[in-house]
Amino acid sequence: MSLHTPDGYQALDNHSVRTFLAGLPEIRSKLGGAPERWTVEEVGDGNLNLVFLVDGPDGSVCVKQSLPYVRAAGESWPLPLDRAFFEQSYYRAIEPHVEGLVPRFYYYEPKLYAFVMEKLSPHIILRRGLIEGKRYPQAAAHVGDFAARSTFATSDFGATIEAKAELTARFAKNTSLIRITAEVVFSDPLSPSPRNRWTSPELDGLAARFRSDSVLKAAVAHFGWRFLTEGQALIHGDLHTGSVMVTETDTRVMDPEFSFVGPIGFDVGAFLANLVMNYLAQPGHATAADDRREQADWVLDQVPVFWNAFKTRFLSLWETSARGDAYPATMFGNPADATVLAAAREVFLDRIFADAVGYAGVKTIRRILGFAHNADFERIADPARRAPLETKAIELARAFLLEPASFRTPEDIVAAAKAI
Ligand code: ADP
Ligand code: SR1
Ligand code: MG
Repeated sequence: MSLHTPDGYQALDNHSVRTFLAGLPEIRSKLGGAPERWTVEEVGDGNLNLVFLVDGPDGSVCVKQSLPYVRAAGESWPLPLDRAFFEQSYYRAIEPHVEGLVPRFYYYEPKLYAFVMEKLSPHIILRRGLIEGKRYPQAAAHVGDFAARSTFATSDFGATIEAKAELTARFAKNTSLIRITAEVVFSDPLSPSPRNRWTSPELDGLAARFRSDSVLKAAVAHFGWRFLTEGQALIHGDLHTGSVMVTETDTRVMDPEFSFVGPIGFDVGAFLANLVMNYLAQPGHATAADDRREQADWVLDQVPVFWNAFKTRFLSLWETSARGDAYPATMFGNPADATVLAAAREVFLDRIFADAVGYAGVKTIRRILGFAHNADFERIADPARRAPLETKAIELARAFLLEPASFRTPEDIVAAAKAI
């Protein structure tokens, strides 16, 4: 099958990516030397796109390009190309607010649905590092800081009605990827979708039980509705540990193609869920030399680190940078207002936490019963070893959704994950 694409589009390869970059004077001089001497490697290991790393004698860049289909599924699952437009739009929109926490953005070519950004090196994907038993002391706090800065600045606390409306209108058109999330995250995993898969036959009974759990399905559908309707801020939309590249000291959030104006708790919950899944998967990566217990405890300790960084930054921005039209500063000028305003802010953050717990439940279920699974579990080759760990994760996810009153603080999540 050959998919129709607009005039001027062609999927890049190791040769044509050189020609493309050689035609961009600033990028060409950044790389230096002759284009035919540049080294090019296609490293895309994600579900959707092409990613090229290009090195010249003087520098390096990364090129990311949309394909007209879902890479992980092939041409049988066509997908419009415009996700590259939204990914670069997100970087441009939030760059001033999250300095140093995203790759530097260089150039977007609309005809190719491709953009050029900083090549992150020697960074690796956070999820991969955690699976390998590595620790990144700054990462969780940096991602918490990122989530707070990016959402505060684009919410009605940090942005005017007019500025937020621009973002809402622009990113509302990211319908292909909003639809993918609505389907592969919220609806497919608890429906009889042919796109689903799970560790079989070990989890066959569990999958059937979850699909016939009406109360659970209603809870997931409730969060699915809120995902579509609560335009609180510009969110990343896919903020798991595979969307973060790290060194011991540096953290960059990447892959924001699913961005749109949605619920803040969706980003927060995605990162929480992926920390908890990595914690629960650690015994599956144990070896004779390393039982991974200390690593697992360290990963779980990042749950409060992440949340506290998010909350602290969000509250401090609310104190210092409230330029939006929600809770306008002019309304709260009396000294007596301060205590009430501080309490209202705490209530708001408690709500975001509660939302995050619900979304974390949804995001965990989809990684075990849905289309796109996590390397944290997938890299455990032996299904007899993997299935019990996946079962723990999905039972905890069910509790996140059906027993929200048990999860008021990050320490509640830590305790429940240890107890399961
Ligand atoms: P997809 O959108 O298809 O999921 P990703 O954005 O996750 O693709 O990128 C796929 C892989 O490419 C990442 O896992 C990472 O290894 C590599 N990569 C992506 N962006 C960069 C970058 N700026 N610098 C270095 N490597 C990158
Ligand atoms: C069909 S794409 C499935 C998943 O890949 C991306 O990384 C997102 O998580 C999406 O839900
Ligand atoms: Mg992606």
